[in-house]
Amino acid sequence: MNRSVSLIGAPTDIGAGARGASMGPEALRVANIGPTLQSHGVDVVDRGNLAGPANPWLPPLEGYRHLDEVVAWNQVVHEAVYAELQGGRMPILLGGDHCLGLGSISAVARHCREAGKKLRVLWLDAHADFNTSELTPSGNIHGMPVACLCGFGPKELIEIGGKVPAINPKWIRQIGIRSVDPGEKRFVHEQELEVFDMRYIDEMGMRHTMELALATLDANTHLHVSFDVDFLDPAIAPGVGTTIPGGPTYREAQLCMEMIADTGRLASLDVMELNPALDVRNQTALLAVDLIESLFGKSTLMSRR
Ligand code: EXY
Ligand code: MN
Ligand code: MN
Ligand code: MN
Repeated sequence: MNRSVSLIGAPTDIGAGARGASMGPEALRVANIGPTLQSHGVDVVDRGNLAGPANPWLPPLEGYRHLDEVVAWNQVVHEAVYAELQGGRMPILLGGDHCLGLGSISAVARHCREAGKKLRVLWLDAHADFNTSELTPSGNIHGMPVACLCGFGPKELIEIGGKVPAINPKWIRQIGIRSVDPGEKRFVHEQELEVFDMRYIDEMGMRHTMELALATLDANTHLHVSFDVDFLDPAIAPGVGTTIPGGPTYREAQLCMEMIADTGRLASLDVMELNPALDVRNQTALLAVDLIESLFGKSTLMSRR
């Protein structure tokens, strides 16, 4: 695994339905994300924050809120993530709301195309983020990035990576899902997304879930993790705009991260939707950093590493 990491802050809530995710990057820094990774022998460079348009906080227009601003933010994210990958470093995108997963993952996909690598995307989230302008109940584009990556969305957004679709739905594994809108659900089935929802995790356990989600990775696979912090149970992670009860517990989330670390294939990461305005004493940011440590191999006593 590449142990040279670049932190990229994307301070915006442009795609969200609540304000405050724009403060996510700073809360992760206050929770010591950089020094904590350094303590595990990771070479960390903090690139600071990207700049983009302000949030005008307007109602949706033709099924999208703030489409022009979302496009502008995703373009700068795309270029920043792509530049780090081309420079041989692992990008960690500090969100920001999850609409930016489009810019980040389209950059990863472009890099993989050019480098002849296979791509696997783990989407850790309470939500499927598979809405379109016809299906969305809100117009909030943070509910749409997976659909956009698969080629379903406005032209300006789906073309950001230079190829449409940016990724094949077969490359994605969604984990922790427990809130999907009715039309979105039909579309998830139609496109045959591989979803390990909370019912599956309850019945089969996190270990079996992750074994399947991580199956068939090989030495030529680039593993991208898009970690929406609302994946976690709100009892331990209240600092997000769209809390959904019934998420993974602390240990389930740790096991998820530890099993990803064990593959040695993690090559890029998004940490999204952290909303410090809704957090309590930065506990959600601290938990996110604790989990990211596990992604980088912080081991428990029984670990084989
Ligand atoms: N499915 C709902 C919508 O599209 O409005 C909620 C989406 C929330 C998305 C969060 C960030 O993952
Ligand atoms: Mn999300
Ligand atoms: Mn979510
Ligand atoms: Mn840990």
